[in-house]
Amino acid sequence: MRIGNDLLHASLSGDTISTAPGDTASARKHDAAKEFSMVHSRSALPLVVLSSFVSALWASDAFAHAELVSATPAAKSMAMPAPTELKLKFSEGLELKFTGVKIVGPKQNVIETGPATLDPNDNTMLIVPIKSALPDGKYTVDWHALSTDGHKTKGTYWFESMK
Ligand SMILES: [Cu+2]
Repeated sequence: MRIGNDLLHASLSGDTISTAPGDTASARKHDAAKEFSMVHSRSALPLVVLSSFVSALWASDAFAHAELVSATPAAKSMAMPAPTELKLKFSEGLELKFTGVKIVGPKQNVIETGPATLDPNDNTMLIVPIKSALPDGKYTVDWHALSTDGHKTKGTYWFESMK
């Protein structure tokens, strides 16, 4: 409070002196203006608080993106018999057009899949048919998703398969 009053006083005296001609007066007016801007910079504090509040909102929004909840076959599991389709359950509704998987087989070969679909009763469930019988081995699933709220996510997991 006291500092504010002193600065206000400096600013007022600066204005008063500025009516007089000469370099000294203009220099003093400049000093007063500088001090006055320091008072203004104190009002930047609420802005900092506001911006951290906004980033907190952004962070909570991140949890609303389509993250993989579960899969069939499950991540890090052994599927037996070999799966004929993959099911990926996400936390959010999906835009099918921009959602899909790439399955890489034990010999680093890309596994051929049919067109992916969404479960007709659940737009968070992606279903990917596998076109041919999977040889035994470890498979990596690289998935990418676009949620209905317009955010992109991607991830990877693996499972093992045995006939
Ligand atoms: Cu989102």
